[in-house]
Amino acid sequence: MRNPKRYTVTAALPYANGPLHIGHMAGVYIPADIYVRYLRARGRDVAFVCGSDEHGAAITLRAKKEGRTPQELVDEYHQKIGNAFRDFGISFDIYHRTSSELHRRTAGDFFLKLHQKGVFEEKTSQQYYDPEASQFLADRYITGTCPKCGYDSAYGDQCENCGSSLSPQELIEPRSTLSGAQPVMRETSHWFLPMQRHEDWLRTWLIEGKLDGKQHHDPAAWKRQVIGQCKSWIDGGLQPRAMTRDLDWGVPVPLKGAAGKVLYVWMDAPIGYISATKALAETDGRDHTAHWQSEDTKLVHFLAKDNIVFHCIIFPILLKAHGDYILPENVPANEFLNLEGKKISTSRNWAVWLHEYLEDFPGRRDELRYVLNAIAPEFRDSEFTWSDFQTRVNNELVAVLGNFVNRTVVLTHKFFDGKVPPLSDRDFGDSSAGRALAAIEALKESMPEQLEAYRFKEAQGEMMRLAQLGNRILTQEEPWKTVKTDRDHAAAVLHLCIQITANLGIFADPFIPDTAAKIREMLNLGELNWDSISPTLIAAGHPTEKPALLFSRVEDEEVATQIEKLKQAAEPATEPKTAHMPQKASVAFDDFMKIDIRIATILAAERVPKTDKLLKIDLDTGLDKRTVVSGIAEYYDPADLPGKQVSVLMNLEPRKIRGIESQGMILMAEDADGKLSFVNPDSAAGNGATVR
Ligand code: B3M
Ligand code: ZN
Repeated sequence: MRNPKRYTVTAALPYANGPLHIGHMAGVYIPADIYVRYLRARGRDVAFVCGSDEHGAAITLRAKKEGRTPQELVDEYHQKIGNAFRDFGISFDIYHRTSSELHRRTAGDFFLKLHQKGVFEEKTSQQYYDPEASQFLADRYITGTCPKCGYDSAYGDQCENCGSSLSPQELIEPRSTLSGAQPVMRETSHWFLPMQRHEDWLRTWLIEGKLDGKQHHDPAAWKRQVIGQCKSWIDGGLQPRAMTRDLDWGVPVPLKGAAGKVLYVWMDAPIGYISATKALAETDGRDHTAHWQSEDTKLVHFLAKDNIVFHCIIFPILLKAHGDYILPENVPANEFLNLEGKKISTSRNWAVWLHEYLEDFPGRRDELRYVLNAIAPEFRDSEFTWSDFQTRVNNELVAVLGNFVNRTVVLTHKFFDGKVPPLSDRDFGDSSAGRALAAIEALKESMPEQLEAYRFKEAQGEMMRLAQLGNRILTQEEPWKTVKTDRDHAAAVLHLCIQITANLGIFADPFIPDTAAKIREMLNLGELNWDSISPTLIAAGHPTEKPALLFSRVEDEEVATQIEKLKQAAEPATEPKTAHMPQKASVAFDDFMKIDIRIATILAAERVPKTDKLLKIDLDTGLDKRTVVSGIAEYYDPADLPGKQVSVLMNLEPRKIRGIESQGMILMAEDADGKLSFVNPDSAAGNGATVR
């Protein structure tokens, strides 16, 4: 493992259009914070930067909906998000923002440099345009059906249901979110990044870890799923991607004749890391150039899986094309965290919001940090449930760590006047007590290996195993009994337990910093760092403070309250969906008569591979046998379908969905929760019967 001179650690810039939830914390910010706190404990020079991502169409869209300016919207959320991070103890060196003047200048200059180097290609292309709103539509302004999973409200750049990144042309039945109109293609000109030209070096860099003929990093140190995702992107063939957009909010394109055009938010946002470092340098005098341009800097990006390609393909292309910049040495991206059996969803309000947790559990932020790290989606999606939260807090933090530290300090006060008793030359052989001091040394060696390999969950587990060992020592040696018969024995046992406790004041710090600070205060230890870790950290005779409880139990009522709150909050978001769908414009009777709806019977149904929602359904329509693809897999088990009667829109133009030609559409009734069910005759009708 090379020893870099300094570190630049970035955490994905949250969009300033909504509050933070536990998914963000588990996926990105807690791992990043653990890593940085550990590096600082080792005395490394770190710049830990983050900020609000304040541009992009998601922001303008939301501002428009709320009838305010984008600036007003991002001002509000920049403040809220920044406060939540601070209150939760995420220890950024700076929390910056992309609507700042410094950022706009930095990003504009970056673009200009690439433009001057001939990195972009200016091209006119066809883009969706809203004829009613008279403007070009950013990808986010277009919704339609996802070609990958059939979800009907996918955005032009991404499907929030299956996570696929999309281009607006791929959407089935696109609609403008501004007017509801069907968008039309119109010509506009943009600066494109010809990503296909970068395939070769990207492949070598990602797969072999080599850059410009030199070993840049160890590819085995990268998560398999990160490399896998990039590889499948590159294997699919990289396409030119527009680095500018027709929008009136963002970093203006700093070229003549580019009025009304701004940088693509995914070009602008990662440069936000650079401008944040610059802003940091203005306050603490560090060399921001060295943090981004010096070979002896280690650059690490923390983010979630939906941001991988932007950080491992697009941003590296930009950095390398610029010429002065280093590339990330690792991108330890995480998968997604689910909540109580469902995907976390901001729009459906299915989330545990960070600011609400902090209000509902004051002074207990370490509990959430601990649990979210324990279940972090490091290699696969994982799940948060309130009852698991309760179990982990009560059985691990309270029963193991809290109980051990508390018993140790209480006994020291009870029998030894609060002073660290001597170890003497007591030999505990191969018992738990006999292994205590070696365990401290071993952890000092093994934990950095885990942490530097981004295995934060495992590292935290090792820390807890030391506390467990401490508990076992107390249980086996029973110093409260032996103190009456063999005082030296009790003294030695408590000495060992206090050494463990004191070292936990350092080991626990990256994960649960408040608790680690409480431990150090209880033992009257000043500032410590990784080098302080030692089996002789604390000397005999050292006075300790009165014991204080580290954690309290999470009660059943608290769990019930949280679950109730989640359900309550989730309802209003889903309820108005169809209930408030206004009646559509009238149609002429003749137009209505053009539609051919028939009753048909399902012959067979099966899932479309690699989709969550799609079923391939074979029908007997009375006229013919045909196949349709339908997005109902969430509501029906294919095994239950054969024999069911349904209504089919027969003369819908056939279209290919996932390579299958869908000949028509099965009509579904959608209830207020979005649940779908078949529309069928209330007494059996023959196949081919018309519906009018
Ligand atoms: N704001 C996307 C997201 O929040 C984006 C990350 C930017 S990192 C440079 O998922
Ligand atoms: Zn999808």
